[in-house]
Amino acid sequence: MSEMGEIKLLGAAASPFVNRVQFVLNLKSIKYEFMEEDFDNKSELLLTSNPVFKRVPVLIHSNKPPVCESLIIIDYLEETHPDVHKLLPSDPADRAVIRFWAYYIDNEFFPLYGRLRKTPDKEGKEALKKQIIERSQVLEKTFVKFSNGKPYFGGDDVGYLDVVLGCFLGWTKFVGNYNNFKILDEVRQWRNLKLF
Ligand SMILES: N[C@@H](CCC(=O)N[C@@H](CS)C(=O)NCC(=O)O)C(=O)O
Repeated sequence: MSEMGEIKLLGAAASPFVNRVQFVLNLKSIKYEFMEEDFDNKSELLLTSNPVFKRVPVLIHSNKPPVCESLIIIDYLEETHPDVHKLLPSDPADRAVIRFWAYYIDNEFFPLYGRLRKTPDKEGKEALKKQIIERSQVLEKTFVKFSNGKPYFGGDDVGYLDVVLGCFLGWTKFVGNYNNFKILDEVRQWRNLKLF
């Protein structure tokens, strides 16, 4: 059992937001009990522990208030387990920059996939695909800057942005194949994109 006592994670196996919390629990070797939610019949535990959004993930432990929202849960785990697989840099300014990109991924990049799914007309879909590709290029450039020639955003090891973006990559591949486009294309030109 972790020093946080028994931990329950309310989740859904196919949710990327839940998966990112699972990545972090595993990276930090924190044991937890996974409780699968049925969205058509949400549990009383979910409704009472996240009464505002009624969404997963929710982390529940000991007598503390439940922790909701994936990035808030990850920040919480980073604060409670700072010495095991540190995900964020020590400098507050560097942390702020990383969190800016996490915000970009969650609010500017991934929601376009939901809009693509709901847009029925071909023209609307093509415009969204173009925006997704543009924003993925911004992320690719960010990756080049942070990884500094190493395999991860975090450098030699998995960092915060690897977890935040990584949980979506299965979905982006699936939706890309289904809609016949590719976000990470080795021949696409992006090097002139001015960002930094
Ligand atoms: N911003 C939230 C998003 C969580 C979210 O969208 N969860 C979905 C599963 S992928 C959910 O619980 N959906 C159930 C519902 O909306 O009724 C986070 O980062 O935790």
